[in-house]
Amino acid sequence: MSLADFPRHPLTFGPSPVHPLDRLSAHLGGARVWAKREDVSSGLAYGGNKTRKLEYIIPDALAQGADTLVSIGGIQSNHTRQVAAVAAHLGLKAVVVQENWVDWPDAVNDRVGNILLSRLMGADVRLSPAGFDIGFRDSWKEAIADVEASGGKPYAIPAGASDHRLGGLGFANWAHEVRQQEEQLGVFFDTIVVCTVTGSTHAGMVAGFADLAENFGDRPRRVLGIDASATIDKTRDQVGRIARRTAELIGVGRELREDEIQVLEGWAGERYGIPVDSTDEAIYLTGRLEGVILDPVYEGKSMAGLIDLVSSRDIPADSNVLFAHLGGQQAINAYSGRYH
Ligand code: 5PA
Repeated sequence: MSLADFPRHPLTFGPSPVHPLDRLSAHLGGARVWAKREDVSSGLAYGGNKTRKLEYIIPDALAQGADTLVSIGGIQSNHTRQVAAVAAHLGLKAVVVQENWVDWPDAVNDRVGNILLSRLMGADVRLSPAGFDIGFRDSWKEAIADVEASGGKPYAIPAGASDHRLGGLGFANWAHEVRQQEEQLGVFFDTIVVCTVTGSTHAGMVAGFADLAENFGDRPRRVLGIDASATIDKTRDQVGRIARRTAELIGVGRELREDEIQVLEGWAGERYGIPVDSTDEAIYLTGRLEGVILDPVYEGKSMAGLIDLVSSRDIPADSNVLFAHLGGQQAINAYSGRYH
């Protein structure tokens, strides 16, 4: 099988836009920085990286005759908001479990942003007191059992649509899309920087670029995952597992090497969901130089990584680096106490 053999249900407008961030690049004085924008590539409740993953998962849900999508995340999960939007778009129901992943004191944390949008779109939103964990959770299994008990046909989507057989395909396709856009733009992205938590975004890219190198004769690229989970061992393990599973699924035809799976630590801070100084600096810099908005949970942390790697010349000055902007701005309103 190759990637093209898997059914894909379009949920985006098409390839996500790619553009240079020239004022940020000039400020950093090194590599030319570009962004590929998952945050503006779908009309379904602002989209984001999960929308692209769901393009490959939804055909399986529809083939199984499911009537309810069941998923899980934190209170300000972007993922569950995208599941709620896709369910509404397809005329399905959604049950979304929102755990207490971030101990965040903002008074409106459980009322604004993502959770508000999920409620607006008619999802059955269930709050759960459990803390952060990217693995399979009891509350999610209970929600699936509940749907079954009431005669529905649930389709289970794990946290971040990651640890699912088809979870890596969306971003393997992203890699193929990058290749076409490079041809149109006349540029080659030597390094990709991506935020990593539940892992299938990064893992899908690794598999997709390995596919391009093995089967389409491309030069290899460096895909750098910036950890935002602050549970680095679990995340590394999950990225490796999903990358290998996806590579096998799409017929890369060889084992992935350890050095292809790079999850870098240093920008997550102590805890998932809590910004640190480098996160805030990245958010302010990108907002003020580019008018591009980053969130404090994910993209602010991966941009902080990119800024340091470009400044230190770890990413060489004569190269092009592509920042994967994965969305997430909807959570910002729950951080009003920090940004004012
Ligand atoms: C998320 C994830 P992965 O989980 O695929 O590694 O992606 C990390 C990521 N950027 C990066 C944004 C804006 C994200 O929303 N969000 C999760 C969520 O519940 O929203 C899965 C954790």
